[in-house]
Amino acid sequence: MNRRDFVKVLGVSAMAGWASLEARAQAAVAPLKELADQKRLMFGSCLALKYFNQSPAYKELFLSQCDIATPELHMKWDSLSHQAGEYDFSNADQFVAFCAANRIKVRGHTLVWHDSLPAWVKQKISPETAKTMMLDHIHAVAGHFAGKLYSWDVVNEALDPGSQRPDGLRASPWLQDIGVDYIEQAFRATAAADPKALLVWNENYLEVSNGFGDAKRKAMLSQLDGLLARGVPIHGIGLEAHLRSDQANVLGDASYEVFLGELAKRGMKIFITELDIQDTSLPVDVGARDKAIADLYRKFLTASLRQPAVRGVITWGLSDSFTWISGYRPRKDGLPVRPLPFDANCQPKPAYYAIAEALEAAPRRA
Ligand code: 9MR
Repeated sequence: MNRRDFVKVLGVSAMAGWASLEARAQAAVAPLKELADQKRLMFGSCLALKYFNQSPAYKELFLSQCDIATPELHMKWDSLSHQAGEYDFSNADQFVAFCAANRIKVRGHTLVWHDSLPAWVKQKISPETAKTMMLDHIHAVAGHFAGKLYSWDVVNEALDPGSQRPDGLRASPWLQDIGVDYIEQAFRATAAADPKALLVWNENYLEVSNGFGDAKRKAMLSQLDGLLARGVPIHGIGLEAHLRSDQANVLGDASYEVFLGELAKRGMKIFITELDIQDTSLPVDVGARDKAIADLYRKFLTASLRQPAVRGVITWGLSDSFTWISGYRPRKDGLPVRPLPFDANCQPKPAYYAIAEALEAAPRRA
């Protein structure tokens, strides 16, 4: 029904009602990047280019919502190199060109990680080779994109209390074959290869206020103090925020905000880098599920955005049709998962409105 028909049916007094409906319709499509921009924040998502081929609507949604993007796959070592000494940058270059053409900032992801290594790296890595391999990789990849990226996730998921080390570092091949200073070397090498990029340590589970999360926070701050004391160029911390609805009581609480304050005190810019919320343990009923997910988005983001050092929110996908969770953390009942702000038809869900509200409530950055 258009505006004239609406007025004809309900009379002139319906005009006011129509106006509020219109306002709501407009609110429904308010791009998250614009709400973020009003607070000098960024909003974006990860992306794999193949999603655009599968869904033109997804491309439109992406362009309307995002002003920052992370390649979900294209810049990982196993996507870039299938043989020693050889790189194929074609997909990553296409990603960067698409973002540049649409004024979307790119978060380079990721240079030094224990995961997504090509088979040849796993075969060749040893105490004799590891340092050269890591530095050559940084030189080749960060050098290739120099000047074109907003930031680099230089090290990814380097902490793991499960490794049972007093320093909290993950017993990754890089740590075991190079030693604890691989992190410092990685940051210094990236700064040399791409002096313009903001250099970030991207980490998981720092946002969870339980024993595991507390151990990670302690290790993070202590690593950061060491790096900063040695003059290592590190500018930001990425909090992945792959959240779980059954942990709602230990997310976005006061101790989390204290931790964000500690990062801010150390001069760090903070980014929420891979936000999504697993609905694996929630009831079948879609309305109840969507509400619980939305409530947690609101709670977590409201707490996060109160801290002015938080500069951007990046979700790990936009619509429920393209999410790692359907493969890695499926529901036991086999129902499609609903972890993201838009549904499989790219329509806004309660989670979208919760994110919008949190952005609207956020203080404007200086
Ligand atoms: O979503 C990504 C999935 O498609 C890949 O198979 C996987 C391995 O490369 O990585 C996923 O993204 C991860 C991100 O790069 C780092 N933090 C955890 C993310 C979810 O596993």
